Amino acid sequence: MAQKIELPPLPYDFNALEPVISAEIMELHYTKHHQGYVTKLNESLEKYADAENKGDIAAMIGLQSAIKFNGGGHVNHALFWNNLAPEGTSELAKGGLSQAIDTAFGSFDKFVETFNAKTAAVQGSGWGWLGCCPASSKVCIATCSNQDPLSTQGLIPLLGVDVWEHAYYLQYKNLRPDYLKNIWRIINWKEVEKRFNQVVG
Ligand code: MN3
Repeated sequence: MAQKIELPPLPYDFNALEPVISAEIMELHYTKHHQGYVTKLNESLEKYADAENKGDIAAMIGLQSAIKFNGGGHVNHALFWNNLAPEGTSELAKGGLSQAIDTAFGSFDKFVETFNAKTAAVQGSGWGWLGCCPASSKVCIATCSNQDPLSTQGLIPLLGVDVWEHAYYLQYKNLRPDYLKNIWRIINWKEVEKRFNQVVG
């Protein structure tokens, strides 16, 4: 029997990220979308465990795309909620991460500009990421389609931004670049720095 995955608690109220992200978006995103990935992941893992017990390799292979999609959805959203914090509560301090960003992109502003340009250009649904290469400890920007987690590119996720329409459309309509411009007001830099420090030791 596979262990049940639980929806992790949201670290703030639904309205805590206003005006950048509305309470309505947050409530739907967390209680319907993230919960949906968790529910379907548990169903897929249960079926997978059954198939494994029966030695049914074809059935195991058949479940892999559902596990990747819903498992990625769960992992990505669990990171995303912790990436965010109410406006005015967190800023990037001078230190290892800010230096790594300056080294990779020239400056913080250049980093944001490049991140937003690449993430705005994601076709259809996906994510933009600040990731860290485990071998070099260098930071880089990457994008993923659908719910592919950043680990599929061999990178460790530091900061992810969901650009599925469900993440912004009720408030920003078709203006994904405006959502991306505003999201920098609510980044939980302490959390991003913590993840960076775990990689570089
Ligand atoms: Mn989402």
